[in-house]
Amino acid sequence: MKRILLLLGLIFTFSACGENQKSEEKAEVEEQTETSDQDSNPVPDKQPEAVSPDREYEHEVVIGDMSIPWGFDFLPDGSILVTEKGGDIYHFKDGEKVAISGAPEIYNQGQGGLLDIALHPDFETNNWVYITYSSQEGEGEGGNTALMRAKLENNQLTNREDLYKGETNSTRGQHFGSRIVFDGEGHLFFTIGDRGNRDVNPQDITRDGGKVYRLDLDGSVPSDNPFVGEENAKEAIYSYGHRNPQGMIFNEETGEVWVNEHGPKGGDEINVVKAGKNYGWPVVTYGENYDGTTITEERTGPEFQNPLTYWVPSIAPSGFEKVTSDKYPELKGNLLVGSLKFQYLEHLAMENGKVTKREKLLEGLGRMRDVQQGPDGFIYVAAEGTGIVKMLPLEETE
Ligand SMILES: [Ca+2]
Repeated sequence: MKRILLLLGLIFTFSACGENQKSEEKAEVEEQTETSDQDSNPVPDKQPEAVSPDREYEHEVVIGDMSIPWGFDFLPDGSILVTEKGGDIYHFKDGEKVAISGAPEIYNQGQGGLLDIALHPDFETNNWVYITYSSQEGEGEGGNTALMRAKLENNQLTNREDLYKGETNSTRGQHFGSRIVFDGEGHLFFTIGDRGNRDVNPQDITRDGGKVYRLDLDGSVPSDNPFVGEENAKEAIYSYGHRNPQGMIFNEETGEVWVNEHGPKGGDEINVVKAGKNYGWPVVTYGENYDGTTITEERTGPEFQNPLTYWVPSIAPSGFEKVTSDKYPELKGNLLVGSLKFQYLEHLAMENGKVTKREKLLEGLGRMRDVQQGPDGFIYVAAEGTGIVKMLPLEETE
């Protein structure tokens, strides 16, 4: 609608000009308008089928004996920090798994628990570690997603700072989010899912839930966040209309934050996160209710940002990585997404914004929770019931 109004307005403005000039300028305006908004936000194509790769990747279990390894990150020395959803944090170094003290108290309910963990970009000089988890702090029964940071020293978390807490609490066990990424420009992004309250939370910027958030690294709200100054807005919100993003990357090539998120039955999505944009849930979706009934017939609308791609059927995506290392030439530049539902690591090749290939890697290791490229360039995945697994390049297993 905005486009049409803009076009009409411009035609009206030009109507004072001579007839020939008017039609010329009208054509020019139409051309410009057509290459604007919707072209940078095309309706995605249906994906190709996921197939098994020509050659299976071998793997090596790096950290075993884990239940639900939810998130992990690498220390400067290449050792690994990993969360167990049940509430523990471990540091794995030189073959030894050591428990970290000072983990936050969690609201262990449904999909909630101890969630993501990420080192400050300057961890080497400041020792800050960021953690998301479900917390009972604040008003109301139940819990909601919280973000904290603390200093990691001698296997202890100290100097704890609580940076954000989603409101209000809910006893529902669904959709806490969450992932943490940094944009290299002094901001941190994290996510909170709709908390199973889809008709209330995702479309309302005065409420938490169903959002991607952007903060400065000390937890303050950046003054250029899109809803700063709007009445009653949660000013940490960067984008809204999300369902449950559990995978997030900072795409260095494009300078953008990308998320993957769980849809309902069918309709998982990858979204390019843009300031102030609405990603549609639950007004538009490619999915339906789990019992097969319709949520909405609408898949897209001018006020909504379309996903880059969507999955039908759902794979239940968790974890997200873009391969930038040279260890796996056949994967370089492509995306990796964990599948909880089908228990494999999905490889997506893309060209010109379209998915050209989908492959099922590392099948059968368990529900894939997280995927990270290590500082050594190798791909590591967190698989439930297995632990942290290193994917071996094909050339090393010939
Ligand atoms: Ca959407």
